[in-house]
Amino acid sequence: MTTTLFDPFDLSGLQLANRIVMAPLTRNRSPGAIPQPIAVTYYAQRASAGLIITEGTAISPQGQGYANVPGLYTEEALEGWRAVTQAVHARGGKIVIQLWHVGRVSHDSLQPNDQPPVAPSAIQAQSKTYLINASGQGDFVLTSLPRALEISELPGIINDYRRAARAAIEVGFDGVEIHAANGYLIDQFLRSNSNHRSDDYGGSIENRARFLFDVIEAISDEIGAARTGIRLSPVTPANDVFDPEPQPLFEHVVNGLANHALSYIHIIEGATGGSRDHQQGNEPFDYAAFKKVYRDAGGKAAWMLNNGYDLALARQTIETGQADLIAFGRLFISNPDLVKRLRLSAPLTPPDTNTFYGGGEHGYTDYPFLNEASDQ
Ligand code: 8OZ
Repeated sequence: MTTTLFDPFDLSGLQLANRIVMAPLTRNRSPGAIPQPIAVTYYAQRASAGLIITEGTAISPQGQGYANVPGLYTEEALEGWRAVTQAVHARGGKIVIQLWHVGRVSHDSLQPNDQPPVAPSAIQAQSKTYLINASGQGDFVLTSLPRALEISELPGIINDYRRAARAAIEVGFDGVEIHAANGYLIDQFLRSNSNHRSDDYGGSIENRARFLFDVIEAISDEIGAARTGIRLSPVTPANDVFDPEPQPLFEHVVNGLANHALSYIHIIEGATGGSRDHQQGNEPFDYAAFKKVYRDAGGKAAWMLNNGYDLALARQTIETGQADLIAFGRLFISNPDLVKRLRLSAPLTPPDTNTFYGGGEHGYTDYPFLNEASDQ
């Protein structure tokens, strides 16, 4: 029998009802970095996903890069998240939280004491962040010039990851996803255009990947590798990161990840939210070779793919064994019952991009379920 998208999956002992994952989605509806009751409704509505990965959640005030992104470093935020995990579990769902430090993709006004954001090197990203302006409106503005981290500061950040992972488990999450993608702090260390360091954390591929492995070791030591997943985006240009040789860089990364019994590896193919064929360097990225490096090194984590999947591509990718899990982003924004709709090949509600970032219930918790939609 062929394995399908709708079959259950054993994720390092966590029993998923199907192979359809809700991708992490930034929604900017957490004032004071505290998830609100509407977030409880939003995630609970999507509990039929095999697995929910929360929106990126800041591990520390320094890790914040956008207005109204949640954190997990205050009591209030942790209580907000506890209500989310309870509601999702009450509906039979599973949920992990994405641990996020934005690095340079931030703005002085979002940082403690209006300080510059931190990064591997003092190189400004040609990229925008989201602020709330003086009149209360959302606004996209250029990120600030960061300052380069001292090597002596890295253990403190690694400890913030460790503490955040512990807190996540304490409030009921089934695990964590390390956000190492999309040009944020860990990815800024990996890519050569954002990392010009000359110490042990810059220069060679081994050195640029050192911070990522420090984070993996701290988190898996704290909560167990079986509850730790990671998201990578080998060729994305998101947030102005570039590397001319992504293949050896990311093969080194997955080769090292094989030494940790992680729950899953989550790969964004191509440009995040854009072309699946995007390339950096001279050659197209060879995803099959990359996966083979991981398996040949003994890596057993579930292989999760993401970016622009529709039903046909998702089915084919699971049925041919190219992936164990498929993560859907935008479609989960506008279809809380996406699993049911895909199973029935029912029509999908298109997402309204105007309500992606910021706002309240509209475009967040008011998308219709299938029966409601067909009644209209
Ligand atoms: C869209 C808007 C803001 C942040 C990412 C966390 O790209 C994000 C993000 C996406 O990973």
